Amino acid sequence: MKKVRTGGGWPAVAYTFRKAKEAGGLLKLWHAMRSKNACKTCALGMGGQRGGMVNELGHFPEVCKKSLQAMVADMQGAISPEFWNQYTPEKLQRLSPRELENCGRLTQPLLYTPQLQRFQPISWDEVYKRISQKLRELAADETFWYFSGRSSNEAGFLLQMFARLYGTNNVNNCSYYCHQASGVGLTSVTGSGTATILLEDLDHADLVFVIGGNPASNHPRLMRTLMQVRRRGGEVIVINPIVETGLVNFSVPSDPQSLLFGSKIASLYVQPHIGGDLALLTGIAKRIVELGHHDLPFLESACNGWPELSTQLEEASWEEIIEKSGVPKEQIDALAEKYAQSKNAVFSWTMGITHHVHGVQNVQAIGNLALLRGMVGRPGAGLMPIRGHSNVQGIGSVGVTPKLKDAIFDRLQDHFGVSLPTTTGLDTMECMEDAASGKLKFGFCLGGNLYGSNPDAKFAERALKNLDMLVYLNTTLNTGHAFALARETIILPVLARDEEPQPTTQESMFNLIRLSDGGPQRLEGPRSEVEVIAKIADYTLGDDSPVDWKSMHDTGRIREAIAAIVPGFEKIATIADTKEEFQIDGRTIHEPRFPTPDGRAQLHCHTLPKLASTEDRKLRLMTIRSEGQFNTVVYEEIDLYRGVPRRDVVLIHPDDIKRLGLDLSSTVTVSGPAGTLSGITLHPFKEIRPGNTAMYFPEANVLVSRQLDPVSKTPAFKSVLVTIEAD
Ligand SMILES: Nc1nc2c(c(=O)[nH]1)N[C@H]1C(S)=C(S)[C@@H](COP(=O)(O)OP(=O)(O)OC[C@H]3O[C@@H](n4cnc5c(=O)[nH]c(N)nc54)[C@H](O)[C@@H]3O)O[C@H]1N2
Ligand SMILES: Nc1nc2c(c(=O)[nH]1)N[C@H]1C(S)=C(S)[C@@H](COP(=O)(O)OP(=O)(O)OC[C@H]3O[C@@H](n4cnc5c(=O)[nH]c(N)nc54)[C@H](O)[C@@H]3O)O[C@H]1N2
Ligand SMILES: [Mo]
Repeated sequence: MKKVRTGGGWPAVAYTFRKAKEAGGLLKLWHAMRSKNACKTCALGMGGQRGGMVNELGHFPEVCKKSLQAMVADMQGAISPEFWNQYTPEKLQRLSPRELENCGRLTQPLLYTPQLQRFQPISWDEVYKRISQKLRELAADETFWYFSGRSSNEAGFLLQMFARLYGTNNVNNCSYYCHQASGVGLTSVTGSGTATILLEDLDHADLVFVIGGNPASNHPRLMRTLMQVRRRGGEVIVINPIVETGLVNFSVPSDPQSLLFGSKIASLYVQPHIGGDLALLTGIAKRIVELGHHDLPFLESACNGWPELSTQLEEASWEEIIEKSGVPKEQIDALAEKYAQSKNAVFSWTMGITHHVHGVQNVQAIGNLALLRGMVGRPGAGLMPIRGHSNVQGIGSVGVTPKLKDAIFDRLQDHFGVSLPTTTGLDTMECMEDAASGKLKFGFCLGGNLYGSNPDAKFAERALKNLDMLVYLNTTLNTGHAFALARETIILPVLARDEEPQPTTQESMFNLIRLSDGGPQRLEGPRSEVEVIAKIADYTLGDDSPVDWKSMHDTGRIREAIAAIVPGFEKIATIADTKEEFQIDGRTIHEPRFPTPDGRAQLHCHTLPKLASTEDRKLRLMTIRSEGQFNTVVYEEIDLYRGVPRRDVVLIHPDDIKRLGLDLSSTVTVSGPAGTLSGITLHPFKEIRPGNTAMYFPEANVLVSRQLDPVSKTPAFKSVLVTIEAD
């Protein structure tokens, strides 16, 4: 497969027309894309009341392949009732993630038991009875509640409230496998766990760092912004072990000049080894101080920990920094010089930073670097974790975390006159471990694919199979439904956000609450997430409950409760009438006063981790996304920008092929700490730093161990030591 020389561009435009055909015509897809609903894919803010394909600054058209794919997937026809006679779980296991997604929309509640040996349609009433009966039999702490980030604030709030009134804090979301290290790291630096800036701040930046991410593929709407930074004469610095085509050159489809001629994105591209960022960031900081470009008055007046950090930076040895980052001194100097010249720098990052055992420290080191030059606490500069799922931040804000923030806990108790459990509650991996050991007996998954997203796939399968009951609320089939079946497994079909009968809300990564109008139901059968949750709560907790669950079918009533309970969300009570989307108070940091107890930001000192050793024929493996997938949902087998025609491959540098004495004519077996994958094709890939390799998630999760960052509990999905042998 020939590699493209630019991201975006005509292939993206041509793709739009192909997808339109699948969706039943351009006009139909156009209407769906323009409806007033928050975009379904990433959290970079598009849609809502400004209308589809419009960003938070009103720019139109903002569109990306992923949002088209997600939309067209929701516009599929229904899976026919006969399907379930033909497709036993065994047969479903033989389908690829893409084939599962393409089976169609789920429209009937389904029940699987080992006796039935297949999924069988079952009535909604029967389902509610079965679930509530099981919940009444169990102790509340024998259950867990997992949330993906596509559901609305209303559904997220309602389900976590139900789980807590039922009696457990085993409530968590996909963030634990995603940006948890950012939330924890940022909170330890600024006192707030989210971006410190607004989208418009990026318009004033003259330097943007893109660390450990591939926005050309995963957040394409950021590319226009990066293009504009370059057009203004600013700099874009990319730190990534892979030279990603779209970060070198990108053709922004909505910009004629860029579409025709392409836009240069990175002005400096640095390739550390996987896991080398902490050392590299420390090196840049050391150099900034050596050059005297740090902002001493700011460090002394607005930060804690400067004396300690200054000593640490002074003592850090260049040999150690160079060895542990894999970046030569001249490049570190060049990075520091560019940063020293910048007036407004924004630091953005994604999974290459968080998916490590030192994920939180990585984020703190980014914080150090930004604070060093006073780049946090004023407009035009700051910290920007680029979020994943479209509403992952929102569900976290409204209480989908094991421990509730104190203010939410107190107000929830007062508002409904209830007493809530005070146990610690389990994070996502703890739930998986306790399911495997038999301590947990029941799981409830609001969206997502807990099985597919989990490291150590064999373990994940064992853990979820060990449950007495597992309930999935989904729109389409995924690998979890084929492999991770508990003794009793129930799949409930739900509506996508643009099919909801009532308005719902979502939060963007810039802390903006957006209103989605919903829209006409495309298919008979699926129900609204809030309706399903309120019904299960009503059946389980019944009439004696202090909450009138029947009234909770109404998203307006839920928003009233959110407004009263979640600080900063007051305006959500009337948003359906006022249509006024709003910024959550207290999140954007434009003044050098931080939401910490003493109003100061915190600097952090770190010992630099050793790079995972590649002796004994080992390679460091990162598990990543291709251009053609959204998490565990695969839309296309090809990875367009990297020029990879299939998914069962390992991306490996030609030097490593030679070093390991491998031969392209044979497939290989890749062995990792949790398992092996055979029949894998070697894909020579000179864009990756030798010593490092890449494979596609979720398939590669068979190899990945359950090793976590001890602070944020995020798995080290990007740092897996593997060996590769010819088959
Ligand atoms: N098309 C598409 N868009 C998506 C998604 C999707 O699956 N598909 N998923 C959404 C979600 S939930 C998320 S969280 C985001 C994920 O967005 P990304 O974080 O961009 O996605 P990954 O593929 O995990 O990316 C890893 C990038 O980090 C680099 N990397 C790996 N290890 C290291 C390291 O040690 N250091 C550095 N500096 N870089 C490293 C890789 O080379 C790669 O470019 O995207 C969101 N948007
Ligand atoms: N090895 C490895 N593993 C990883 C990662 C990695 O980079 N490498 N990345 C991690 C990251 S960043 C994340 S975020 C997780 C992803 O973890 P999850 O969020 O759990 O997984 P998704 O694949 O996004 O979930 C897809 C499913 O969501 C359902 N769905 C879609 N829309 C809706 C909706 O509106 N409502 C409901 N109820 N369901 C809906 C569909 O049925 C679809 O099958 O995976 C993590 N796992
Ligand atoms: Mo994510």
